Amino acid sequence: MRLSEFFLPTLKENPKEAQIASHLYMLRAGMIRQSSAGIYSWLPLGFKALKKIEQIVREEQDRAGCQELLMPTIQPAEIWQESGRYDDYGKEMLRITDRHDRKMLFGPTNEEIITEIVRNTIHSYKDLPKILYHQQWKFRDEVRPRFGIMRGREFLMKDSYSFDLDQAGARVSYNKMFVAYLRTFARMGLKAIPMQADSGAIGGDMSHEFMVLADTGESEVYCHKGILEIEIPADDVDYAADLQLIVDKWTSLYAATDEKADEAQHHELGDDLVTARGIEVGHIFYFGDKYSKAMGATVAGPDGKDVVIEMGSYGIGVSRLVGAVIEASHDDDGIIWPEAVAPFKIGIINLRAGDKACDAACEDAYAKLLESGVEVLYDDRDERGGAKFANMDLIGLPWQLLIGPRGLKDGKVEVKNRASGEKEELSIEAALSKLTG
Ligand code: 5CA
Repeated sequence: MRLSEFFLPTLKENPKEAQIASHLYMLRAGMIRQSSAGIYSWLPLGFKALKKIEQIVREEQDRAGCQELLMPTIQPAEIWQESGRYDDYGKEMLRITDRHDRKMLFGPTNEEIITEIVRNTIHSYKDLPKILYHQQWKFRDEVRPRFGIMRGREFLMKDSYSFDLDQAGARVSYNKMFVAYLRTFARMGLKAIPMQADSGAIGGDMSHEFMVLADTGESEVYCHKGILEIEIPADDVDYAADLQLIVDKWTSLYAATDEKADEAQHHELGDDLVTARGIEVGHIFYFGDKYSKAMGATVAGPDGKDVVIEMGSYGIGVSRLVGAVIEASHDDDGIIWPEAVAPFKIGIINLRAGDKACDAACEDAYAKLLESGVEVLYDDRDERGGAKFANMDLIGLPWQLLIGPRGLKDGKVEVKNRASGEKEELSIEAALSKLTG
């Protein structure tokens, strides 16, 4: 993509409404624009990052054996009346009436719809277990939407739902999601700690929140410092094997959100206790038959008798993760994208647009990088070098390729690593092979 053509409405000034780095930089780097309170449009740079995150989430869900589908945003009230949550959900639910006076709502979550699908399609224990998921926009009329897309009213969530014949099976599904979540967040360069959590409006008696530690997090969290050092399961983790040992390793050390904090534990841990703030990027729940019983989701068991299906649900804040990654990785100049979620891997800066040799070298490098399949943004604009550097640092692509007349005289270009700030002078060939390697 040529920057002269790219829709990247960056801002020079700090917008007043931004209180935290991710909100500030997402606005300044032209990633999002607010439409109304807590509701945002995703502009091309932001949308690219969002898609990268969505894809990592998808790959790790699929690896764990989940199947993707897509459920609607607008749901009928009836199924929520069946589960008993229609009234309970209160003002957070956006209620709509259609032209036939039917009560509808914009889904804040999907337990009811998926339970309805399963009760109408799965009738035998032989068709269990199943874990189904989608990535779909949700609406919650939050009292205080804030921090940009971090606490939005409309937000993208990955939500999975597990269906098992019995509690032991449901535990296996829960463990799969637990491990998949550890891997998902680690791939985005995040350290997300699973913590005992309250199950709130979703319900159930086993629940973990995955918290990214950051000063700007909304929740107060506590954990044993040892948990920060536990290794993430590798990509060849066997989801068919017993994952209990991995889950036990993580859950045997104390880690809790504010609602589950245990003062006695804090006292006992002493210097081993970490007190921090956290951003909730995922939340998993086991709730047994809460929805399946109320909505009549049963299967014929091995002995022919009806069995109520055991369920769990598992959410990831996909749009919130874009903010969480920025909170975890930025400096005073802007965003520092981890490569896995960067909207482009490389930014080329032409330091003297209009200069024949410079233009030719940039065009050549741009073409070669594209050819090798790398995502590259080429700043071909006729602007001062200083402005281009600042812009490239702000949008935070992991690598910068700086091409200017002075270096070119000796056949040299510069490669800058955004995270470390290190610059290396190399021949064009060496630079290209480093960047495509
Ligand atoms: N049905 C369950 C799991 S599928 C559920 O809705 N869980 S949740 O309420 O915990 O939401 C899942 C994740 O969505 C949260 O962990 C959080 O990362 C994200 N999320 C929740 N509310 C918001 C919001 N207002 N803005 C952005 N992300 C949110």
